[in-house]
Amino acid sequence: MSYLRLRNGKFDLSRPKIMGILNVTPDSFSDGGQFFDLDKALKHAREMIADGADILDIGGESTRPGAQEVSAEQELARIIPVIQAVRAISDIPLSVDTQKAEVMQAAIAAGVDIINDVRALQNDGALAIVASSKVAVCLMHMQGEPDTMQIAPHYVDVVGEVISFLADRVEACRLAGISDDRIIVDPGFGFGKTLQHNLELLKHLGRLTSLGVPVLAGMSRKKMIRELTDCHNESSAAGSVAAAVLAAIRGARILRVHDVKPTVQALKLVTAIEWMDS
Ligand code: 7PM
Repeated sequence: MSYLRLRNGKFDLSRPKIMGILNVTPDSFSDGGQFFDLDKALKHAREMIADGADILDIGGESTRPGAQEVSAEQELARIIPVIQAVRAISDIPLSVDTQKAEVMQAAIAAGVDIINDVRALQNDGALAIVASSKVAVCLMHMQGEPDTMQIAPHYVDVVGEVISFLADRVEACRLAGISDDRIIVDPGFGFGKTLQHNLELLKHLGRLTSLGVPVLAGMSRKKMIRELTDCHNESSAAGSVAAAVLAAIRGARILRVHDVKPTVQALKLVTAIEWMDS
């Protein structure tokens, strides 16, 4: 499947595309004023669009490993105004990073194109809501629960187990009536994985393409990159770009990144070579 069926028609995935991460976290230096946050988010969205992002992923913080739970009301209060504001300035496909069925439903009504769920639609009601809509979904693998998943991740065969989980979730989606051209899979780098697990998944990322749906990879600025590159306080953008390049060469068709501009530039080089005629 080298395209996704989105609200506005087919979204080409014959070449890798960039998903820019738009964080909608309340600013700790403000008193949580909505308009201030919204302005900041919109400015960031404009920048990423200008830098060449193909999709924007809006996250209301609830799915972050180790993050404290955010209520559906709080999450919606953060993301819905951002969805509406970005929609007012651009037609760029939007995804929403959420695991709550209630949030999915409201985000779909507000006009998002993709639900990005770190729980792969396993929460109550989530599968039914996506099935009854026209949006696409990103199914991510996670071992354990966000607050404890990094304590002792364990696999006998990390690549095989991730593929088998994702195959089951793809099948659950199909049975619910979600066609393959609405499904993306993601190994979930850093979600219940040691550095070695993450490296094995990146090395063998190509095997995930056997699931027959596009693969998304999100390694941007994660601990695996910072550890390998010894970047603890400085920017891990260069390592993140290298990881995105490796993932693209191994078949990932959506790269979820913070540093849009350098990743877009690097990916232009990759596509010029990997998709060269003759
Ligand atoms: C703290 C730790 C804050 C980790 C944020 C994160 C993914 C995702 C995230 C991913 C998909 C981050 C993560 N990661 N959705 N949401 N794939 N589909 O680094 O790898 O952004 S949250």
